[in-house]
Amino acid sequence: MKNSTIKAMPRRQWLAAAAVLALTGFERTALAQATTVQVWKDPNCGCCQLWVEHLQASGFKVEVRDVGNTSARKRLGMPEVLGSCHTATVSGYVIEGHVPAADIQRLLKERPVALGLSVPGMPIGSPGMDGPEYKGRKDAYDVLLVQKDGSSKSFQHYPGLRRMAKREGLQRVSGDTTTLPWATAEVRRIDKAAGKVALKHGEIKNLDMPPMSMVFQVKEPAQLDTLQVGQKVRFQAVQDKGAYWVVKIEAAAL
Ligand SMILES: [Cu+2]
Repeated sequence: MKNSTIKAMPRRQWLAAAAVLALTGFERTALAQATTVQVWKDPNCGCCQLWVEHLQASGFKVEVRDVGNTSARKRLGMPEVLGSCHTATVSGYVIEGHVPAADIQRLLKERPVALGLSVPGMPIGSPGMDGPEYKGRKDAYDVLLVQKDGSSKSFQHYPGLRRMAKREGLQRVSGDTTTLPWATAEVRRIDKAAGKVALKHGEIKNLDMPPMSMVFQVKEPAQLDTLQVGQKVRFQAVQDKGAYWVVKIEAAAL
C-alpha cells in the first residue's frame, strides 16, 4: 500500500542516521582519510603547519600549496574581513583559518548550503594555535558558517578557558600607533612585491602574542627596502581585517 511506503521513509532515514552514529572512531577516521584538503599557506607560517598536522592527525589527507593564501582566498570568494593565515578547500567548501577538524567533519556530514567555514584571525587555543608556548591558554572564538554573499553566522562556539577582562585595552586594530609597544625579531623572509615579511619574533605585548614565527603584511612596504634576511629588527604590529600588519619596522639598535 502507498500509505506504508510513506510511513517507511522516516524509519529508513532513521536507520541510515543510526548507522552513521554507530561507526567506530576508527571507521570515522577511515571515512575522513578518503577526503583530501587542499591548503594554501605561506611556507614560513608555523601555526599553519601545525593546523595541517592537526588535520592529518584527524585523518584528512592534506595537499599543501606553499604560495601564500591571499590570492587563493580572493579567488575562492572568502571575504577578506573573515581572513586568517591559511585558506583551504574540501569537497566543494572553503575553509579559512584555524578551523577544528571536528567542525569540518560535521560540515561534510551535514552539507549545509554555504561557501564554507572560517575562524577569522588566529585565536589562541584553536588547533595550530595551541602549542606549549601558549601554556594551555584558550580564548573564546566562533567557527563561522560563511555564505557566498559574505554573510556569516556562528557554526560552533568555543567558550575559551579564562576571562577576557584581563585583555581589555589590548590594541588589536590599527589606530594611534605612537603608543604601540615595540617587539623584537629576526627577519626570515622579505617579499616586497606582496608587501609581506616573515619574522621570528619575541612577544608582541599589544597583540598578546607569544614568541613565534609569523608572516606579517607591511603597511608601508618601502620600509622593507633597507632590511635584510637574518637582520635583527624592532617593529610595531596591529591586527586588522583578519591579518597581522607591521605598521613600523626598522633595524634594531646595536
Ligand atoms: Cu595561524
